[in-house]
Amino acid sequence: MKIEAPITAVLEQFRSHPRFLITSHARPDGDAIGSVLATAEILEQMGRECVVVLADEIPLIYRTVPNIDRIRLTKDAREVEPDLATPAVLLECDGIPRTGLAGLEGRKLINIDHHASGRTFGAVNWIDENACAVAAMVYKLALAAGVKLTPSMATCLYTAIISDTGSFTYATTTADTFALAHDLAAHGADPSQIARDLYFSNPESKIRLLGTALSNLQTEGALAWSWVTTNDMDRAGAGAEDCEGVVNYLISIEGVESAVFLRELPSVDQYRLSIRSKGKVDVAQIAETFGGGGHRSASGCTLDGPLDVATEKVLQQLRTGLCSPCLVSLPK
Ligand SMILES: [Mn+2]
Repeated sequence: MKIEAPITAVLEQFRSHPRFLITSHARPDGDAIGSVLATAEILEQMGRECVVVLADEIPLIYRTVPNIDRIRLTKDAREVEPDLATPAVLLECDGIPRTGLAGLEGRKLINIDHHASGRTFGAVNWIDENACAVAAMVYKLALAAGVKLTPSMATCLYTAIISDTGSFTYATTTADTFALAHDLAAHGADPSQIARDLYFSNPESKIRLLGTALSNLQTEGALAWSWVTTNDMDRAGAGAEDCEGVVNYLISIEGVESAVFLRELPSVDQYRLSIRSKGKVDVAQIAETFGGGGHRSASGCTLDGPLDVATEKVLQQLRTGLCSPCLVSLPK
């Protein structure tokens, strides 16, 4: 196997330090969670120590991922790793702020990302926009390091890939994605059990909130949007993670090219936006305009309220985007 230069650079770092801190973005998703855990196993098989840190709570659907209890939740990395000489591995972050963690400044940073918004902020940077998940990069790292692909690693990586590809439906899903999934299943990932944990283990609150969100549905030509207020969330007994995936119902409508879901944030006049596109509009660019980030077909950002102002702001961008569809073609 020919090893790409950035992989060699990352492995060089892995070999030259005794201990690492591994983290990913705030509000972690399946890719973030699966990938930090698999990276920890790689490092440990290489004889390194590591501590896995995330800023926010693990969503319920990921609580059965192997070794999930080793993830330390804190807003300050120094609480779990005070020694600033310990390098930090940042998975799918476009900078330190994305982690939601204090205490990373001054450390050597190893940056591994697959987002269009990826930036070279680290001492070592490996950014592959075509990777279907950062987990696909972690998998390559495991092969290049020559470590054993354990059933727990395979399960973590498969969980990450199925969630980041929308169950193998997004544009980044290629023959390579299935080759990767095949290898992970061959090494102990159980596709049906993982699907059951991810898709058939929703809390009732999530489905009740979905009902509210869907009853707020608005459409205008190829645009669809919807929202929930903190009141709606309280009534459903729902938390932030119950809003995950609501936007996918909006983009699932025939003829809709772009969709937005807005969630009111508690105790500030702000809204968290999830934006989706079927390909005509580059929603990573739109999210970046508002200080957010993501992929061409899936992105997120935060906007100031009130609701109608935030909604109009993003719709305006999307209307413009639909009038002049992005010239960059999506990867097949
Ligand atoms: Mn990802």
